[in-house]
Amino acid sequence: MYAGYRVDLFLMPRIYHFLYEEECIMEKYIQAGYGVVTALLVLLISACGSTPAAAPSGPAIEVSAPWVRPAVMTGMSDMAMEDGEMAEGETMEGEMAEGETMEDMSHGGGGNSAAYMTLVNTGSAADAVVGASTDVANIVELHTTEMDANGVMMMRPLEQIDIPANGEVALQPGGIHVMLIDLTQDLEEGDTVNLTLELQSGGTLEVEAPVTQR
Ligand SMILES: [Cu+2]
Repeated sequence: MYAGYRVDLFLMPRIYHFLYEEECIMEKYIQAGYGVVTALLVLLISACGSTPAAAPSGPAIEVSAPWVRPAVMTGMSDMAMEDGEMAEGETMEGEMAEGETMEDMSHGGGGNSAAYMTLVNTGSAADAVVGASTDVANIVELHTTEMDANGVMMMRPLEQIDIPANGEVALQPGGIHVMLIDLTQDLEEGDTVNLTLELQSGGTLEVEAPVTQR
């Protein structure tokens, strides 16, 4: 009797405490259940409520998978051309090293690189990139790479990069690219280059392109 009283006195607060906790846990389960049901209802309602997405009536440009080739400043800016720009139809001088692309070759500035990406137009009107800028290069040009009549690969400045309605254009090594001329800093793998593209339709596109080797 005496022993039983002692046990009760000792255990009861703990039993009550345990029961109380148990209740709280149950409550949480119930609340979580309501939460799931509510989320499902919201999903169902939003699914029913959504009308088929109408195609944007104007151009609508998205940038996919942008990247920039790593490059180092050459420290040869004293050899830069007067305005750093390549004249129309001008060929590149010097020999290309194994594995080197046209875009690696110096225009004679403080080191060059190039940005690549896919420009996707989900709109029903054509658009074009008419200019670009970045803080990692003093000059930014739109280029294409072509083989001339003599079979020599050369880069040629473009007035604009056309993006057809409901179409896309791939900027890639050996083709169209955004040329970064006279770098203001080394571009190392892991860096991010912020690029601003000007669109013919007005407005700009901000692009965050990782520096990577491909
Ligand atoms: Cu180029």
